[in-house]
Amino acid sequence: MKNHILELINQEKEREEKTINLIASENYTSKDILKATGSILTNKYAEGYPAKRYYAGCEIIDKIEQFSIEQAKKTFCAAHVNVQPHSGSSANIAVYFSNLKNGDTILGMSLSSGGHLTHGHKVNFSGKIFNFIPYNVSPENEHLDYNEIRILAEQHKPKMIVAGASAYSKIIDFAQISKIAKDNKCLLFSDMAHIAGLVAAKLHPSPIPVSDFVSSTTHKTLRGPRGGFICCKAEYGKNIDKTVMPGLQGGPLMHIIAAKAIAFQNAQTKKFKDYIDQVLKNAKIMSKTFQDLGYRIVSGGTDNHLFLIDLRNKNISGKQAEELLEQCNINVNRNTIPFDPASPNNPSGIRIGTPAITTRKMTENDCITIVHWINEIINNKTNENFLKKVKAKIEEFCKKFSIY
Ligand code: DSN
Repeated sequence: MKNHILELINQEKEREEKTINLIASENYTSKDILKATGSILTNKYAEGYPAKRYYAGCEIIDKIEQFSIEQAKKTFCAAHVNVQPHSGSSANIAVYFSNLKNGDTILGMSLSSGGHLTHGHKVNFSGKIFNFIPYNVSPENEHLDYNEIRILAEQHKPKMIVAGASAYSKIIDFAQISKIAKDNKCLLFSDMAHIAGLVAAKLHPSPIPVSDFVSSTTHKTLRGPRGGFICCKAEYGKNIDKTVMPGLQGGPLMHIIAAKAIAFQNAQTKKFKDYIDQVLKNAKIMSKTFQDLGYRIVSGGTDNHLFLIDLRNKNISGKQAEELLEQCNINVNRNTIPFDPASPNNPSGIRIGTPAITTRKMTENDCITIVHWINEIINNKTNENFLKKVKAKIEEFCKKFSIY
């Protein structure tokens, strides 16, 4: 019998190889990490924590989880780490549930300003369970408006402020938000999922010393397996652990926890720092090239691994651009822009990120080539012949940058 799923995995591998991936939250993990995620560790139940398990046979499992915790602590200089959350969203649920009660007031960045669903959107558990007050970027320069955060904190007396974003291209001043939280006697929770790799490489200010809790995923700029983790001040450690398990989860995914350890270790190397440095250079040159071609970049440019393009002057919606580019083997994702007059399903912008292409060793000149292709595709959106020719060129180009 043919294995249908293995065949589909091969097809997906081929798709990845011949596509330029500019989805800001995606990356390609290493062979070692793939090996760990596909390992026999998936066989083991290990509810509990190292040396406090509810199952027999956890001697080696304990060493793996302890090592993963130690590596995360070292990478991020964190006092306490829990590596068990299955995802960024489950890490965020655990942070909220560990210290807050249903209905408590929290400040979080609105989704349309670049925040995340789990930062209080009304369709998400966060917005349903807690009283979220959204803060926005400034309408003038589309940068975070720290003054607005302070005013909202004074007005609403929240129990917690959530810092962090999934579509914001400027540096986040965690220290300033921490001061607002302290002045208003509330907790600071920073979600560094997007910038974890930048923080590990010390190329973005770290939220860890100034936050009570920090959550993250491991698969974005950190280039690890799909998963989450939480760092917190020592005093909150017990509560976080209890909330993750037994509060929210049962058995940890030990194959993923092992793979996370490899990613944390990799992130401590000079090679990783050089990688992140190139991610930033690539994002800068791409956003500048788009600007030179007449595209409006939200917030005026980028300081990190991503940026948003406002497509309103280009006579194409975010969804149309996403679909058109996909037709030519370029993946981006449609995204709302701040104060977007259009709907989230068909917003006015696209989000572009450079972590994945940088893992494939693409550099500035390649980025310029890609931007020109995107521009030509958008300008020739109804010319099927032209689109076919660009697609063929892109497939050829991708062959120079094998992923595995
Ligand atoms: N949706 C992810 C992103 O693409 O940013 C975050 O969960």
